[in-house]
Parts: sequence; C-alpha cells; structure tokens
Amino acid sequence: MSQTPDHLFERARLSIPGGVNSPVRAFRSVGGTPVFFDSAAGAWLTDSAGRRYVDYVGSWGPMLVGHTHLEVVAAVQAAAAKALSFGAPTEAETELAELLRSLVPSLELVRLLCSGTEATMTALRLARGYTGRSLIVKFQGCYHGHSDGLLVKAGSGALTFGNPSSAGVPAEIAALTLVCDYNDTAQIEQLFAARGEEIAGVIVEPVAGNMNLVLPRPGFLEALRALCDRHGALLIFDEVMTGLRVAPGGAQARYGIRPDLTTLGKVIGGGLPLAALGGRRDIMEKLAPLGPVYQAGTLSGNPIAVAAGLATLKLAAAPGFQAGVEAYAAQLVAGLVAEAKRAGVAFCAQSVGSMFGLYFRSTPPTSFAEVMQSDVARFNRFFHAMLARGIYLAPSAFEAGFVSAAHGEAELAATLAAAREAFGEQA
Ligand code: KE4
Repeated sequence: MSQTPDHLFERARLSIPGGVNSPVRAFRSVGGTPVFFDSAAGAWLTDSAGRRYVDYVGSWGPMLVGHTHLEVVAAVQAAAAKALSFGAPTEAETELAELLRSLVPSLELVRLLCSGTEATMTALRLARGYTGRSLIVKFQGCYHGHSDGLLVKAGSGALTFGNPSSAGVPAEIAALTLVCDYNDTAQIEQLFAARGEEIAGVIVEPVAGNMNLVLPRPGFLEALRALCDRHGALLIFDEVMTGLRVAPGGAQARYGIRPDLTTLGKVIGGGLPLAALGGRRDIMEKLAPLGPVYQAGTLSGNPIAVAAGLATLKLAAAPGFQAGVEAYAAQLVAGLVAEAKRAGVAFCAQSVGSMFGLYFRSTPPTSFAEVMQSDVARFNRFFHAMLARGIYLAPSAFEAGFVSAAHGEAELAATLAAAREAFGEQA
C-alpha cells in the first residue's frame, strides 16, 4: 500500500528541511500537503497513489518537449551506458555549445554549468571582473537563483539600496546590489544618472516569470540597453526561464535586444542539471583558464545532462514545434478567461511563447506592485480546486505556468472542464 501524501510528507520532514529540496515545492504559499509524484509521461504526472494530473509546472520549465520523451530517454540511456561523468572535455559539450550559439547569436562563447544559480552568480562576478566596478542592479520581483548578491530586495532609500531578502546575507554584500522597479524606466534612468559609472551590470528577466508572468513594457528593455551602453555597464539577460520558452532564441530574439551576457538553464538540460552562461567573446574570455575571473564545476557539462539537452533542443528545433506550443498556451488562456467570464469571476490570463500567467485581477499586472494587488486567496482556492480535479498548476500565485509539446486536445478539454467547475465554486 503506497503511503498517503501526509505520511510521505511527515516522513520527509524528519530528514529534509521542510520535507522538500526546494522551498516552493512545500505548498507554503497555497497551503495543504504537497503532492509526491512517482512518474511522468508526456503532459501527465502520476502521484504516489496513482492519481494522474495534467502538468502545467513542467519541473518549473525544463519539460518543454513533454515528460520522458522517448528520444530524450534513449539519449540519456545511451550516454549513461558509456559513462556517467569524466571531469574532462567531451565532444558532446562542444556540440551543445555550438547548438546554443546557433540558437542565441549573442552567445559568442558559452560556458556550461549545473544550475541557473551558478550561471547568474558567475555572470555577476564576470561583469565585475570585466568592468572593475562593484555595483549590480536587479529588479524587484525578478528571481535569479539564490547566490548572496541576488537575494536582495528593494530597500527604502531614495536610490534603492538593497537589503538582504534572506538571513545569512551580510548587509555589506546586499548593499552592492541596487534594486529598481521592473518596467520603471524613469527610475533606472535616475539611478544611472546618479551612479552609472559605478555599475558593473544590470541583470533582468527580459520577461519576468518569478512574480507570476509580467511582460516588459515597450521601451523598457531598449532603455536598459541604451543606459548600459552610455555608462559602460553590462546588460545581463537572465533567460534561464525564458530561453526556448518565449522564443527559440529567447526573449532577446523576440524583442530584438542584444545583451552582453545571457544565462540559460531549465529547457537546455531537458530536465537534468545543466545551465549555461554566454555572451560577448571579449567578456567571456575573462573567464578562467583564459582570464582572471574564476569559475569551475566538477559536473559542469556532465555527459548525461548534455545528452538530455541535445536531444531536447533537437526536438524543439523541429518545424512547427514553437508554433504548436504557443498555440496551445494561447488556447489555454483564452479558454480559462472564457470560463471565468461565464462564472463572473474577476480573472485574466496571458501567454507569451509556451509560458503563461493566471491572475485574479481584471488586467494583467505590469509591475511588482500590481502583482501584489492580485487576489492570492482566490488563486489558492482555485489551485486546490483544480488539483482536486487532476490539474497541477504551479503551487504559488507568483509563478508562471508552462505547457509542452505533449499538451493537446485531451489535456485542454480536461483543463477547461475542471476550470468551469473550479470557477463555479468561486462565484
Ligand atoms: P536554478 O538554480 O533553480 O536552476 O535556477 C535559478 C533561476 C535563475 N533565473 C531564473 C529566471 C529562474 O526562474 C530560476 C529558477 N526558477 C525557479 C522557479 N521560479 C525554480 C524553482 C525552484 O526554485 O524550485
């Protein structure tokens, strides 16, 4: 007899902090007991009790081609049969770097690593090493992993001095990160006017997906590019989530902005631990062993992860692939909006590429402040009503959702049928 979720969670909490290996999995935001999963296939998850769910988390983005795709599993099995790790160069790593460069032209050189956190942490060190400056600018509501310099929230000061957003981050480190409001071009212009010559880099989610989905206002990304050019700072696009999701070439391709550095992750590893940092050759050549900026990793470019990434990217490059996932995401949000309207519930939704956002408010948010005005309690009730009907949404009102190439008519019908009942309960 499989153990109940409550039992599994109680047992996990005896050995793992909070019973999870990443906080958002603990359902603290939505309440209740997290689902423990046992297997996955295509667009579907199966939990420890055998219940099935349509999956809109996709492991927080990686599962673009669907779970356990036969070609990805076969590539992983073949690689694993040869070796699990070398700690030495392999041709496959070069093949993946070449493929990423072909997808994202701003990547003149690429370094493979194991997580988005590693990639953004290194991007900051590289920006500082290249410019000789110390200050970094980030935006409230954007998440770039858990390195000290990026666990910083807006301070009270006029020029947005950063305060730690986590215990254990010294104030001295947080003070080197300035925090502005996403989409507030006037504010970032004022900051650069005051301190532009001290700024090493600006890191931004070009489409924000960690405060729910928030799109860049027209001109915002262009302003960041112009300000960095004018003041000699580097523009860093954190495309860990948006890469291959917003467009095959990432948000930079969709919006026509060329950053100096880009971080990638999630999809490029196909579900295995793999991320990347890439950008201008003159900057990337500052990285060891060529230059003075150190970065390293025992499992960087691991052959199993690279095999999963290569297989995933090749599938995603198929003709019509992007159009297909974009079309499903658009149909999903249109259907959900129609069901909410039928029930008279204040709700809106939007999609960009194969990502989507759901909001219990009347218009899609364009800022962190507007996101915070959403009706979180209603979202949480909706989340559980959908979960009870076999639809697995991100367990937080402040996360984006993801579709895959495996989502089709059956999944859409199941989702909208569940939503009709769930919205009905909200009316
Ligand atoms: P990882 O270290 O989790 O691989 O990547 C950090 C990261 C960096 N940049 C962006 C834009 C990201 O979205 C992330 C990680 N995203 C979260 C989901 N909101 C991962 C889920 C989790 O923390 O468990």
